[in-house]
Amino acid sequence: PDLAALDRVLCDCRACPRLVAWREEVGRVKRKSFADQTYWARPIPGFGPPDARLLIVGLAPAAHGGNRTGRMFTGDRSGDILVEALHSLGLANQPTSVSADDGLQLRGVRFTAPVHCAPPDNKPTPAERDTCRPWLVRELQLTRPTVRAMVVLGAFGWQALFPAIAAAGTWTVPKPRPTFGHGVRVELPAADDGPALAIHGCYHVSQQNTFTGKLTPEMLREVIGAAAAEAGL
Ligand code: DU
Ligand code: SF4
Repeated sequence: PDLAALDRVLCDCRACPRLVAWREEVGRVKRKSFADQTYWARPIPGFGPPDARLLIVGLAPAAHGGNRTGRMFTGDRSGDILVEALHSLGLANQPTSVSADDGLQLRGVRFTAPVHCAPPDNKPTPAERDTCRPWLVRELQLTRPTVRAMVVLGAFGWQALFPAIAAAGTWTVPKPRPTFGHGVRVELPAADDGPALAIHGCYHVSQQNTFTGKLTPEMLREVIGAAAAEAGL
């Protein structure tokens, strides 16, 4: 099965009872400003071309963002900030990410996350993270031929990523595992006969970080730009 097939099957996953209940509850109650919309209320697959060279790894979909629009980093402030940065670097065809049919195209970049359903308080449990891992493992295996670099947004994604890489058998995970930090870069040698991988840590693009200035647009652009250059974009 290819990546598109994986993305389709993912959308039927109901493996986490708490997250299934939450994604559907949010879709029933809705936010007032979106009351006239039908929420997606299902798992949200990765987004971007199948031959992406750079993966951007988030945390989990937002209740009224991806869970509403059906596309990762779409319809919320996090998506706005991320896609604006990508557009400024020539990695997106437009600076906004509003809805699944807004025409956004990423160039050489794919969004994904270690958890594919919106969690309460943006906090998946360790059990939910582990239950969702096989999806990321398959995605890593299927994108392995072209992926050269990753930008990991936040410590949750960082910690979830290394066990997935180890399970995928694509790159060798250092021991002890590297600690997350903004601007941290680690290089993983290939575990197969393909090329190595550069992983860049970046503070998450959530409002918590962007409103407070902990993560500025310049900081985000700098990390993504460095990773994209390494990926040959
Ligand atoms: O392609 P695969 O990751 O080996 O998944 C095969 C099969 O497992 C697919 O039909 C979905 C299901 N599955 C699941 O229910 N939950 C997961 O976290 C990963 C896979
Ligand atoms: Fe399935 Fe992942 Fe959603 Fe859990 S979080 S229900 S494993 S897609």
